[in-house]
Amino acid sequence: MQRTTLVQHIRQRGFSTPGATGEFTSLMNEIIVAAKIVSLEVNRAGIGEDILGLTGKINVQGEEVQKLDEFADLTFSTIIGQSGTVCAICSEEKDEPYIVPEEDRGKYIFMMDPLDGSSNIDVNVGIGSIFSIYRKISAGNEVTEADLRQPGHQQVAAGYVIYGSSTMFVLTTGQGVDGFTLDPSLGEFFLSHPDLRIPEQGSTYSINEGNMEIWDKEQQQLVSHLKASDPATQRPYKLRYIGTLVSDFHRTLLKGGIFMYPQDKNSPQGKLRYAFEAAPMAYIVEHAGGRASTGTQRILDIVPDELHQRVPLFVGSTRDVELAEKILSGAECAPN
Ligand code: P6P
Repeated sequence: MQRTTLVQHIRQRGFSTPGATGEFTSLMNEIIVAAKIVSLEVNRAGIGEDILGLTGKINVQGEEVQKLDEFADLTFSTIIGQSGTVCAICSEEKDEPYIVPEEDRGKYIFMMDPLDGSSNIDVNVGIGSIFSIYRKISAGNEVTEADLRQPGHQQVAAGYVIYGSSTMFVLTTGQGVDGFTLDPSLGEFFLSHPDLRIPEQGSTYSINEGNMEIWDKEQQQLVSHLKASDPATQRPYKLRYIGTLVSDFHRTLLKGGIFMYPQDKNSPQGKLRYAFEAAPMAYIVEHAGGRASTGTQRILDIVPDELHQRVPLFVGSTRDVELAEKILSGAECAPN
């Protein structure tokens, strides 16, 4: 049986892109190497050297830095920083962007959440790495603010690696979404989920209901609406919440439904970061036929004010996100 590797898939796509120089393919190959290294470390965490637990540091997000966080950040940054394909690397773990020395620069900008789901690392629950690739848009050699604060619709590619029961690499280069599963015995990602399409409507909602008291009224009404019993509109929905965006998003992408991280009294802009979480997931879901908004605005249209800007995120099946937007706008909905 013909099995396509992720490297072959990217090379095939690369050839089909007019004027392709091979630089993008080279960058993707480096991302794959870094993903395999992090996957190995995540899957053997707790065995042998002391890689679990906290470093005692606090990152720019004010979160405790886990040893695996630091390992993943260093692995991706080092490998991609030396690839000659990027001019800047921005990490959720780092306050400032890393500007690649001029002699090693390439035309792409790499954005990443090197290890998403830190709170789940030590309890063996799914975690992941998220990345976005943009082109440098400013003239000349200098990397400018405009290069680092592009709207999500300007992404060249976006993807994530989910370190779960198996390690999967999900990628879009703007021509559909494909999933690849790591065969650890060969150390290769093989195409396992070609042309992923999210169902137009699902039957699952995913949100941290522990925050209910600090949501605004419309958010409370939305969740109550999804929980109400109405077989004619396939309600109540099931609640699934893992607490790792990559895992909750991956389930939503494959099964349909909606993932929500709204703003609340403690996080008036929402918790998730635009550049490192919301924009890549929005780019992926739209290329799988889904929808992603802040509840009022398309995620991919936002031009971030600053690198670590947070936004509310409603992402998933088109009809579920549209229903959320309708209820959040205050519009009446079908009686429960
Ligand atoms: P809460 C993980 O720390 C993360 O950044 C996302 O991966 C996840 O969706 C969210 O935070 C979980 O947040 O407040 O429910 O623990």
